[in-house]
Amino acid sequence: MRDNIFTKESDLVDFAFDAQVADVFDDMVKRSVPGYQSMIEMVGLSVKTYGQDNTNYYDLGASTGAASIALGINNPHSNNQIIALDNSPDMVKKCRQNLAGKIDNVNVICGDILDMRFENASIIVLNLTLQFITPSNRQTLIDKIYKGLNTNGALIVSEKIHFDNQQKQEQISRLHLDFKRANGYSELEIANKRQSIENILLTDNKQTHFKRFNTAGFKNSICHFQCLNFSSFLAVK
Ligand code: GEK
Repeated sequence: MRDNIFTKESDLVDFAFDAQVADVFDDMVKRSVPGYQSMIEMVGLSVKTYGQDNTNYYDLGASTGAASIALGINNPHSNNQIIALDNSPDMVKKCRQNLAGKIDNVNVICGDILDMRFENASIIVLNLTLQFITPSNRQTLIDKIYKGLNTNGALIVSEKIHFDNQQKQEQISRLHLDFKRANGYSELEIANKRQSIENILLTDNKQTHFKRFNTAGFKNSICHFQCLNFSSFLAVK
């Protein structure tokens, strides 16, 4: 279904992952996030290298389940359980509908990432989700993820990022605006969405991500993908 949520000049409220968003999410994310499809493909590639037999794979902030599907259909290992977690009941409903008949070793859970216990994990995915976690809770979450990962297991994080250098930030933001225009969003939709989401999507710069991985104990983290102001990181334990 096409995303028309921000087409009207109306009372703007903070963005929420409700039924209206869940219905159009797949269209919204592809038209708003440059490189989204590649991020998902990277998750599929990573499961081949970093997945391990008899372990759990976690998809945190699963939304409609794209990363879980990538984990499930590309998994060459045996006896794995995928745990897809989201705290939006509407997303969880959509996710269950999407995964039905496609992946059988998946458990879709409605709950908060911050309350989750991670155990016996070889892959943990935070695809565009950490940016919605309160910044002061982010290090604690990454620390917990590190502890729940097995040796040689991987954390995959994709995020919208910002640059501290004003010129670079303006340059990349302009290109992102052009990306959204090219995907059919009007000036009004872009402005409304920005206003609605600016209090809940809080970006970090790349250095903050690397520092956080390092503090948690990850000795080997790289940026394995970037498209405009969106980056994916791979941190291996
Ligand atoms: C994808 N990963 O398509 N606990 C659980 N879920 C949360 C929390 C939380 N504390 N905070 C936010 N969410 C997906 C895309 S979308 C990204 C992820 C975006 C959930 C929220 O309900 C939403 O479904 C998801 O994180 C973020 O690969 O909308 O830009």
